[in-house]
Order: sequence, then C-alpha cells, then structure tokens
Amino acid sequence: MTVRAACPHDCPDTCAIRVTVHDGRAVKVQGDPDHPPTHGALCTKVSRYPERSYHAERVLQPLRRVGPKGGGRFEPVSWASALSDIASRLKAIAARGPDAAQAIVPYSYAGTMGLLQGESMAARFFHRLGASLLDRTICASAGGEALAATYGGKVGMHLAHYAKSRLILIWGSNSIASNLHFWTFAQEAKRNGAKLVCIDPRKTETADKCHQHIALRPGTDGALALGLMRELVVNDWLDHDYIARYTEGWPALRERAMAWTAERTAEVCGITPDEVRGLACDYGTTRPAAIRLNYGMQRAHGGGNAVRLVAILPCLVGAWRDPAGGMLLSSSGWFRRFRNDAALQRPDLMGTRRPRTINMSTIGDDLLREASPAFGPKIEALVVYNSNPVAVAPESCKVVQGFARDDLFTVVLDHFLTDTADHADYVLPATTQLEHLDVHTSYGHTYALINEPAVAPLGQAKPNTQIFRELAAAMGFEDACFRDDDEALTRQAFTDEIDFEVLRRDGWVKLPLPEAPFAEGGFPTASGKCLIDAPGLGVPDFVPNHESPLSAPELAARYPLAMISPPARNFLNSTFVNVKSLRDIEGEPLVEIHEIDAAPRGIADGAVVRVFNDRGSYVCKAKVSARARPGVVNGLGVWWRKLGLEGTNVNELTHQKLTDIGRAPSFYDCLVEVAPQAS
Ligand SMILES: Nc1nc2c(c(=O)[nH]1)N[C@H]1C(S)=C(S)[C@@H](COP(=O)(O)OP(=O)(O)OC[C@H]3O[C@@H](n4cnc5c(=O)[nH]c(N)nc54)[C@H](O)[C@@H]3O)O[C@H]1N2
Ligand SMILES: Nc1nc2c(c(=O)[nH]1)N[C@H]1C(S)=C(S)[C@@H](COP(=O)(O)OP(=O)(O)OC[C@H]3O[C@@H](n4cnc5c(=O)[nH]c(N)nc54)[C@H](O)[C@@H]3O)O[C@H]1N2
Ligand SMILES: [Mo]
Repeated sequence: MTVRAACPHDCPDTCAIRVTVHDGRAVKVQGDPDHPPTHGALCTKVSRYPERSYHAERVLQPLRRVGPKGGGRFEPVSWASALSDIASRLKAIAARGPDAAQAIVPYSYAGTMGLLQGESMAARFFHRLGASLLDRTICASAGGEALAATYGGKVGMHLAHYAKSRLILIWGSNSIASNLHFWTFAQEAKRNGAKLVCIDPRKTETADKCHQHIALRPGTDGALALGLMRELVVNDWLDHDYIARYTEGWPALRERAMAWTAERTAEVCGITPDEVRGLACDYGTTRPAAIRLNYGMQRAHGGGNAVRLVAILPCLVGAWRDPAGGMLLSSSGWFRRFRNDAALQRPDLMGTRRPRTINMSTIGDDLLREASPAFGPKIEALVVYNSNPVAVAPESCKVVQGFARDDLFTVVLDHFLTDTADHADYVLPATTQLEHLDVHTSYGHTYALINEPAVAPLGQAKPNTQIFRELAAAMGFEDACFRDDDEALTRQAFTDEIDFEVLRRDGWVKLPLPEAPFAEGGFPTASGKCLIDAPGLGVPDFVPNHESPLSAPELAARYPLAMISPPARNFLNSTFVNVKSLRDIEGEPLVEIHEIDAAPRGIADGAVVRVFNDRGSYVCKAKVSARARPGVVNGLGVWWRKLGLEGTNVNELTHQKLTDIGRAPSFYDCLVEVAPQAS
C-alpha cells in the first residue's frame, strides 16, 4: 500500500511524499514524481524518515521526572496521571488572578510545519487558558517583516521559473544543503547557459557549483546592495518606467546609494571593487535576472534592512516584467488568502484578555527575569512542542540556567529525549508525520499538500492535537472547538478556493496564481507599489553588525574572528542529530577555519579546539579549510549538546541581541576567538 504524505520539516521545499506500508509498518518514503517541485526526489535526511520514526530511542509513553531538574532521568507514568497532574499544576497558576495564566508560556516552532500539528488545537488551548502569547521570531521574522514592509507580503517568483532565468544570484542561501529542490531548477538554468553567482561568506557546496562566488563579510549585504545600486545609477542600467510606475521613494534611496562607491562598498564587504562592478554589470545588463534570497543574510543586526535593500533591486532593473525575473525569499504569503488561521487557532477564545507576548529568541533572559510591571509575572510554566530551545536558542548558558530552575514547571511534547526534554518535568510522546493527519502550505513553492497517516501511532504516542484536546478536557474547558477531531480541523484549514477533494485525491493542489505576478506592479501593498520608503521604517540603509570592528572595536580586539553557524546538510536544525546513519555522514561537531587564521593560533586540521567569547565556550574539532574566509569561522549545525564534546554546541557563543526589524536573533553576528584545547 502507498500513502500520500508531505514532508513536515522546516524547509522551503515541502516535498510531496509517497510512503510504502507493509503489514502496518512504513518501510520506505519516496518523493512524489508527479508533484512538480518534488519531482520524485527526497533529500538524504528525509529518506531516513522511517529510520527516525522507528528509532529505538523514541519516547513512546508519558514520562515524569525523577531526580534533579535537567538530569534527564524519568519514570513512565500513565496518560491519565500525567494529564491530570499537568492540568492541576496549570490550573493552580491560572487560579491566582485574572491575568495569572500569563505565567504559563507556550514555546513552539516548526518541528513540524503542519497546520494541525503546529498551531491549531495548541493555539486554541493557550488562547482559552489566557497564557502568554509567543512571538515566533527565531528564524525568519527579520527577513519576513522586511519583505512585507517592501512588498506587502511574503511573495515572490514561482520556483519553476528559475529554470528560464539567464542570471541567478544565490544570495545568502546554501541551496544544495537547505533548498535542494530549488537547486534543480537553478541547474536547469545553468544548462541553458545562465550564469549563477553565489553571495555567501562561506564557500559552500553551492558556491562550488556556481560560476562565481562572492565571499563577503557576514552582515554586509546591505552595503553590497547599495554599492550595486550606485553602479546601476551611474551606468544607467535602470528601468525608469518600472521605477516611476511601480515604486515609491526611490529618489531618497538613490541619493543614499550614491555615497556607496565600488571602493567603499568593497572595503566594508571585504571584497574587491571589481567584484562590485562586475556583479552590477551582470545584474544591470542580463535579462531575465533572478535572485534567490534566503534567510542566511538576515541573521545579523542589519538583516532586515539588508533584505529590504536586496528585495528592491528587481524593481530598479524591471526584472519583475518577466516570469523568470524578480526574487524569492518566501512564498508563504501567497497562501494568506487561502488559509483560515483564525478558524484553526481561535484567537477569539482570549475574550477580552490581552496577554503579554514573550519573544522566543530571548527565552534565556526571560526565564531568568523576576516579575515586574514591564515584564509581568515571572515565567512559572513552559509547554514546549515542535522545538528544542535548549539546543537552538541563542546564548545557551542562560537558556540552560533558565530551564534548570527548580521553580519552573516544564512539559515537553517530542519524539525523543532532546536537550530540552532532559529539562522537563513531564515528557509527552508525540506522533511523527507517518502516524498523524495534517495539511501543509510551503514557503518555497505554491502548492498546498495533505499528509495522510500511513501507520497507527507507535506505542502510546499521540498527535499534538490529541494531546492538547485531552489537556483541554483535563482543564475542564468545555468549548465545542476542543471536540473537533483532526479530520474536522483539516477541513477548517483552507478556504473553499482549495478543492479539498482534489487535495485528498492527488495529495496536493496548486494555488491559482499569475505566472509573472508583478509584471505591472500590483504588489500586495495598499498602493500596489513597492515601498522603498516604508511607513515607520523610512528608506533602508546599511546597518553594521552588533559585533564587528566597526561597531564594537574593543570587543573585536579581544575576539577578532566573526563566526557564522549555518545548518549542517544532513540535519534539519537539531532534528536528525540522533539518527546514527546521518550523524555518521556529518562526522563530528566542527568549526571551519582558514589556514591564515589557523596557523598563527597553532591549530592543526582535526585538532580539538575551544571556540570562545565572554558568553561561553564551544569545544569541537577544527577543520582547516578554504571553505572559511579569512577572519570568519563556520560552526556548522546545531548539534545536540549531549552528543557534542563536553556537552556544548555552537549556541554557547551566540547572543540574544535582536535584529533591526522583526525582533529576531542575530545568530550570524557573533565575534569569537579560537584556541587549541589544552590537553
Ligand atoms: N539540510 C538542511 N536544510 C535546512 C535546514 C537545515 O538545518 N539543514 N534548516 C532549514 C531552516 S529552519 C531554514 S530557516 C533554512 C535555512 O536556509 P537558508 O535560508 O539558506 O539560510 P542559512 O542556511 O541560515 O544560510 C544560508 C547561507 O547564508 C550564508 N550566510 C551567513 N551569513 C551571511 C551573510 O551575512 N550574508 C550572506 N550573503 N550569506 C550569509 C551561510 O553561510 C549559508 O551558506 O533551511 C532549511 N533547510
Ligand atoms: N546557532 C544557530 N542556531 C540556530 C540556527 C542557526 O542557523 N544557527 N537556526 C535557527 C533556525 S533558522 C531555526 S528555524 C531554529 C529551529 O529550531 P527548532 O524549531 O527548535 O527546530 P529543531 O531543532 O528541528 O527541533 C524541532 C523539534 O520538534 C520535534 N518535533 C518534530 N515533529 C514534531 C511533532 O509532530 N510533534 C512534536 N511534539 N514534536 C515534534 C523534533 O523531534 C525536534 O526535537 O533554530 C535556530 N537556531
Ligand atoms: Mo529556520
């Protein structure tokens, strides 16, 4: 038997999958050959999805902590006793006063991107409870809000049209690792004669396969975009008609850009003036020209402004006129009119209450905060699902200290005993994508998908929806919406414009959208124009890193190396780190360092090193490699702390300072020093 499924992971590709089931066991997953973006191919890690689901270490029954907080020791308990104890703990907090439930905080992200197993029943539960709201900023809110400020939504080119572009700038994206199904279209373009340029501080496997690699300093993309604009102006490579009709605010930005000569730009970006001029010439004179902007560049202080500046470029040259021209950061905004989030999440259940909002990116600081009028009540309970904050949130030392608080009550829903689950009072076993029903949208293409359950839940695992349904019952919430089953939720998720019967039959439905959506403006802003001068934000500018020689010379003197920490190819954030076959491919936690930086520090290839700054140390192996640019080290992947050397991972080093737009973390804006580990 084959079952139609969808990849649940936080990745732009959202593949359509076919699961082969024998005797009630999922034996194989394959990409759906008929789904155009997936075209029959899955990445290495998701091909191992059954291995992950049937992993010997799956948590398959509710667990209650024994021993000290954070010790990772548990005893099995029944669902009934776990749910009634959790409910009584939460009720006791909520009973203290009208806004007391705000001391309870949900913490979730995109462990699954499913609309049901993400924020449906869970959101209803926390809205009804009056818990704190969560600002879900950990990944994409700087770029997302910047894009929305420019174009009115997270919209862009269609994936498939990249195959017909003549020039593709792959900007802040390691497509082969993190957006493989885009790379297929880029390769087709390459075969058709297109030029591919990779703009990335790291010489990635994607950079290896492009015609040109521009290895700029982390966090300097805004400067590069301004430098390109000046060249476009000086050489008159502008589409004056497109600018006049479909943009607002260009004159002020034009004036700002004129200060960015190729020499000044090159100086700030750490590249050559010829690289600036050459890139501008390619971009100004090739049609159609496309940009695949990705989230890598927005994990720095000025990430929001940088995304705005890059996103404006296609208007300046009129690239949007062609279906194969323009840019794509995220396609998720295309789904807005087809989604029924309010029906799934029911914010109306808050009634007249207006709970505070906690930013997930500062959970380290917030868990350590006392009650105050500005902050509200101290956080007393955390319910974590679809996320592993102890591994992935910035400044681990504070995050761990917060999760280790004896007076914090923590419930974690997960498949495994992650670093976060180790700090729980209760761990509740959740089902994987093979075991539950869900529907999906995408942030890299424009198809809605369905995921049918392929097998029965393993052990005593339950879908997130069911866990929150039962928790609602244990709390005594009687609203009818807590009785909706998953089948009912899937039918509430989309508007009638998506034919549910076709979704069920084919596994996916393509959104009805124009092919060259902005050929004549028509952006989803109030005026329909691109907002170069955006309300409340003004005209974008280059914003230097929090931690750089420009902004913090004293710090840079002590910690002269910039560190970025992009994903490992065979993990998905911290997911899959415990799958041995994938860990074997990744090898060990490592930091890539250029010979020029390694030699004077006495660091040999393969040596154990300590990467450190005032916040902490990360112990890992050094890989002396030209993949690192001089002055920049690359700490790859978010390893599980407990599987790393000395129980550390790269987030020991990152900080909680936020981006210019979107209240997001600045993971790739981080100064460090590296030294051989004293033996
Ligand atoms: N295999 C794999 N795929 C994944 C993930 C994974 O962990 N593993 N994670 C998923 C998730 S959650 C996300 S958000 C996406 C992330 O994928 P992307 O959106 O592509 O973002 P990153 O991988 O963070 O960074 C992309 C590239 O940007 C580079 N970069 C870092 N700093 C800068 C900078 O200042 N300027 C420029 N121009 N480039 C910079 C990095 O070196 C990296 O090669 O991928 C998803 N896909
Ligand atoms: N230093 C550094 N830190 C980073 C990044 C970086 O590039 N560098 N990337 C950042 C980015 S882009 C992101 S998006 C975040 C990601 O951070 P997270 O959203 O925390 O993602 P994961 O680490 O993949 O953890 C997801 C967890 O959800 C669980 N899960 C999956 N499906 C289900 C389900 O159906 N039910 C339940 N209950 N649990 C489920 C998985 O088992 C896993 O433990 O990390 C951020 N952290
Ligand atoms: Mo992400």
